Amino acid sequence: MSINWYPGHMVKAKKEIEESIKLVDIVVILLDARAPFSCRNPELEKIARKKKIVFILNKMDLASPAATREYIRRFRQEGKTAVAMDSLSGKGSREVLLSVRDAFREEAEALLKKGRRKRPARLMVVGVPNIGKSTFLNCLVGRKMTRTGAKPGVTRGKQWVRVREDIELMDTPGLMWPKIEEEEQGLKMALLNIVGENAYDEYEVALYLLRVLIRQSPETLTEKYRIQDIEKSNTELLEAISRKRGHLLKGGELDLDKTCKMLLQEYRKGKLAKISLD
Ligand SMILES: Nc1nc2c(ncn2[C@@H]2O[C@H](COP(=O)(O)OP(=O)(O)OP(=O)(O)O)[C@@H](O)[C@H]2O)c(=O)[nH]1
Ligand SMILES: [Mg+2]
Repeated sequence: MSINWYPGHMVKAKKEIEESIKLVDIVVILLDARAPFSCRNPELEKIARKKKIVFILNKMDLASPAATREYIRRFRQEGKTAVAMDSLSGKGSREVLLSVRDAFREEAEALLKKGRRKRPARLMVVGVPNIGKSTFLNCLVGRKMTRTGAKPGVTRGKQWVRVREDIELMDTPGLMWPKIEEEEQGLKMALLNIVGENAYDEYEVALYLLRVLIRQSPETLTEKYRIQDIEKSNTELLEAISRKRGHLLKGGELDLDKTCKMLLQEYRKGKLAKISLD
């Protein structure tokens, strides 16, 4: 599947991020806990290489806990700081704050040595569309300060906010462009609702999800969708689910579009099993 995804505003976003990064001590890169490696962008990490980077595996509530632990281990093996977080409930926020303080410690000590006054750590949050940047900021700040939305690309504008005595953050959109290099990564980005819905074909993404379910959670197919025979092909499975759900068009034909939409929605909302993709 070819994903048609590099809108002009992403080029502008990259320039903006380059400018903003100069102003901060720490770059907090939000990734989706279900596919953190596919969300990573080497270009962004290069731009941020002179700063401390803290990776957040957000939406951990939707991810497989075992996979999240394994991903965190892999980041740490690389010598990176990575913390899992659920920005809706705030789970993980304590560890995030500790990691931020930790990342700033050296710099803070260097400032003191130079006889300069202590100042808050300055940080900026960056992430691909719809990854939860606004929700994460609201969660850290402890009140609502930016618009959040279920569609990619909601936030515009820029401001600084004091999070705690010792942390200040920039509320730029910090919109990172996903760097999609291979087909499966594109399918993951589409399934995670990171690329806008005009950029992909829901049918292909739903078939991909079915492949993942067969491999990782066949019981979702047998129990939730009541499919007896999962030895079928993906397209037959899709039709079987459609029939079970009674998704019919006026003439009695199967409404596969509706079934695809339902499958994607249910995965995104965490109504299927907690399934990670990387
Ligand atoms: N389950 C779950 N949902 C989350 C979490 N964080 C954010 N969301 C949801 O993800 C969707 C996108 O969140 P936003 O905070 O608007 O994401 P954003 O990165 O600011 O999006 P843009 O500004 O549009 O790029 C919303 O429906 C949030 O409720 C999380 O940790 N867990
Ligand atoms: Mg936002």
